[in-house]
Amino acid sequence: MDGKNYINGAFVGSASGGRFESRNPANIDEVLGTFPLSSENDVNNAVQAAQTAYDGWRRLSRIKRGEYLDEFVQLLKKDREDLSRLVTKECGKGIVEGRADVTEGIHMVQYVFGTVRMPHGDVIDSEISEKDAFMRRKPKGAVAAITPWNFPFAIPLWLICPSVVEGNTVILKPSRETACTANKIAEYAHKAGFPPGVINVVHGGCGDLLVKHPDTQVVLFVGSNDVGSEIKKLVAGFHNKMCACEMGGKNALIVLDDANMDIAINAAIISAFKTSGQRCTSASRLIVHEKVLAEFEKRFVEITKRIQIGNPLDENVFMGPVINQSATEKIARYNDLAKKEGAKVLLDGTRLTGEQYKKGYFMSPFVYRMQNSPKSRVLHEEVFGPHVAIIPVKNIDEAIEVHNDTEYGLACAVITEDYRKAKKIRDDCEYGLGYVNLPTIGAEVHLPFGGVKKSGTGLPSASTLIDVVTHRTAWTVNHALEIKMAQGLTVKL
Ligand code: UN1
Repeated sequence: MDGKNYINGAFVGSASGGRFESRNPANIDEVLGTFPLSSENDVNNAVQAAQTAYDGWRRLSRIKRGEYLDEFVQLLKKDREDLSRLVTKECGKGIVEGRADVTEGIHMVQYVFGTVRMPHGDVIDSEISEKDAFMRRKPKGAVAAITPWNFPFAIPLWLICPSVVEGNTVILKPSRETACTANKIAEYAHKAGFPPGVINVVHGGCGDLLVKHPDTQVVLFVGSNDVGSEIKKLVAGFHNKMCACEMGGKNALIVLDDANMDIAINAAIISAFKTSGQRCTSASRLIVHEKVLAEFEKRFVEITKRIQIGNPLDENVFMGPVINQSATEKIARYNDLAKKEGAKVLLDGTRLTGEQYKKGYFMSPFVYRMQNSPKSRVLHEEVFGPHVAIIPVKNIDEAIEVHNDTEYGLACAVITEDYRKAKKIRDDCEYGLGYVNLPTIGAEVHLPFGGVKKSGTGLPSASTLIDVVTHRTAWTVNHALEIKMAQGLTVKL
């Protein structure tokens, strides 16, 4: 793919002249596309286009804006399989997950389109019966959306759709690893006929320029805590700008002593190894009651050993490669660190070699048992790979204590047959996404998605992004022929 930026309704190159490549992590010889390394000038053009389009776009009715999303989703649905294969090739997750990513993105467009004929504000009583008061939402302007590689289709659509339906315009800056998928999103938006400038895409190393641009009103970010923290600092320097950041997790699945073991094992495998452990919602900590520890450990390790790793386009493969060389190095570093910190290694994870693996970034699962300790780095830092600890606990109180012993707070799951214990987890664990008898992954788009503590800014995205991309205004109308004031402020002239 000869990738371009998409600015003001046109696919354009960059005067910077610099290009970068997106390669297939399962076969690093395969270049999927090249893209411009955007300059400050490109970012200025994109923001200018978004600002110019904003005035006309916000004046359309919300229902009319939604109809563009309807057109968009009809086109996406027709090419669902091609898009899924591209996602899988570009980010390496198994084809079942490539399809799930595209399906999740399609669901977001459908969900947002479905809201446009629904009530969209509040009618609020006044103390004066001749007054009507309303809460009405207003868009904010140009929204910068900075997205990660692990959900290259769904996450851009999580952020774009609620923004544009509310009357904002968007500049998307996708991850360099998955620039082809972002280019496709632009192509489909173009075909759907969005007016020029409503959706723009700029590639390559220019996220900070978008954040610092005085005319972007909102910054939406999904990625690491390090980058999110920098964005929060930059945004604090502007009076007119806000940001909503999703910033990873150190998620846990809790297996209590009364757990249904089939469910526990299934949930643990999905939580730890789907997307090769590279979801914000992946569980890298399995907190297991000591009464069921031996059985859990035995069955979990046995099944993990049978996990098929390989070409992610093969329908039977469960785990594809990790995203790039530096991911393999980071995961290997944490595997070594676990050993140094005293982990009991149950399954050693390594970079896979041999004919089938030699061209990709394939890593096998690393599973260990370790007592929780405040000193351990591996039990507290996000690894983002197939690296999982089994942490024994004596009772539910200790499980909760261990669960909360992290700076993050995104996803939490408990496996239990006892609804009273589930309620205790619900009330006492710190998380944004909680599950009972389910894995930590797989949130649906019509729910809020966001974490507490280091995982987020307290402004969840997906369905609740509307609160970030709109300003809630109070609008009060007097129907009387005189002015009657609340709070006893009426003046008789
Ligand atoms: C992410 O990894 O950043 O809940 C998003 C889930 C998916 C979204 C993950 N629906 O696992």
